[in-house]
Amino acid sequence: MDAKQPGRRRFLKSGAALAGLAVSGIRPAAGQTPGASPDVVHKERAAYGQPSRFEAASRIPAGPNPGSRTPLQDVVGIIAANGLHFVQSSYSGDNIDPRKHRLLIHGMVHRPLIFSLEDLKRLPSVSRIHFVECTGNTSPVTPSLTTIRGGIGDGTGKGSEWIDELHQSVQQTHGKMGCAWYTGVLLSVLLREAGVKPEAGWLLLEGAEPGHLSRSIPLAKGMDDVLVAYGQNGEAIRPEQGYPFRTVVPGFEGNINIKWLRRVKVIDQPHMVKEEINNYTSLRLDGKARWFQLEMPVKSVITFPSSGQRLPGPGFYNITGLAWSGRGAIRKVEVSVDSGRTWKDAQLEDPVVRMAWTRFHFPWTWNGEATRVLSRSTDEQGDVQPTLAEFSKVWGVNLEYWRKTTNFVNHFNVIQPWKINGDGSVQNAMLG
Ligand SMILES: Nc1nc2c(c(=O)[nH]1)N[C@H]1C(S)=C(S)[C@@H](COP(=O)(O)O)O[C@H]1N2
Ligand SMILES: [Mo]
Repeated sequence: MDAKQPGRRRFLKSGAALAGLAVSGIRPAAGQTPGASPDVVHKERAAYGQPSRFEAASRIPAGPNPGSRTPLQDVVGIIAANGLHFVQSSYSGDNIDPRKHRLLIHGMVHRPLIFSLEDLKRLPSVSRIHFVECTGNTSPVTPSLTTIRGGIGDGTGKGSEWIDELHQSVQQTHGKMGCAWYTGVLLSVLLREAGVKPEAGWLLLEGAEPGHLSRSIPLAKGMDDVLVAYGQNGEAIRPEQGYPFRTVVPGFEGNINIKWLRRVKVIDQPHMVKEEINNYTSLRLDGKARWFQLEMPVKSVITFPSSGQRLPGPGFYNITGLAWSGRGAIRKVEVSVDSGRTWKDAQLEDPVVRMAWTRFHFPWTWNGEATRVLSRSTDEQGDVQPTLAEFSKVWGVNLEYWRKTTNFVNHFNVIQPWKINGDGSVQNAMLG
């Protein structure tokens, strides 16, 4: 290829090579029997469709708990399809029969109430786009370094395998999050119906599965934008994602988005369940711990080019990625293509929604030299995504700490550098 050709034309020429990038395997999807007549194919596929057998996007197992990670490198736009949206469950509540399932609203209310799925569907509904991110997403310690080969979420940890840090893909580092268009009833509607007493200040949300995952949230949040959602991306919420309904608590830690919701208790103080005094606190080396870090911090990641992908050669590329904040809308994303020396604004793609993924784009002509690409987001509060050095300072640790620690650090929102090697291969450069 002529290196002096305008970037755009060279890009179009190398389009075929680019298109081949993401296709790592071709699966035999149901209803796509090679050579079958169009009629047969149509019938087979009529009940519930499948992606083309030429597409290989799929979730990967997440770690020791039942769960899986979103293939962020394959997601287009700002919605994770239901079949690709990550799943994280400490306990599993699959197989709940909606005819038997109920939601109880009680505690400091004038009228305790019970709702079935049918009852909820009779009420005025809203549809909102929101991300859900696990607090441990991107944390550079054991759980995010391992992946389980074979069998999504068998929960045994069998087959766990260390993926060396350089080769972790964006799905492994950032895939414990998704963004979906949820439909349901505002929790405020149910609370008003029950009549909250003036001394109330918090809510306890509780799941129906055997482990009953629970979290407390401020009443003000519950009266603001929390959803009791029964729909996700145009269909019923999937069993593993909370069927028949779950809370969506915009911007808050993933675990607060209680699935298989069965109880909302109106209380005056946080309930201090184990999830909030143990599991989801962050312990510093000086022995102090952070509790009730409810909102997920501002963060972004480049999904193309990202670790495991390969640039076929010098020329034009559309750098793209996702930015989000638990504290509102994304105001700005900057991209650096020279290892963090200089930064330029990326274009934000509409719609830019509060507490949702924002897609960004950055046109780039690669000269073929080794470099690092990074993205840095700023939200409507003015919060800026930190470097690893800045983040380490807050935690009172040095950079070496991250190579050795087995401490799980929540809310790890550090700027993600991807290293582009001279041969076009891309690697994770979070730790250098
Ligand atoms: N009832 C219940 N709700 C739950 C969980 C759970 O184990 N039980 N896991 C939580 C965690 S840790 C996360 S990150 C999110 C993940 O939501 P998703 O499975 O729809 O991606 O659900 C949360 N809600
Ligand atoms: Mo989570």
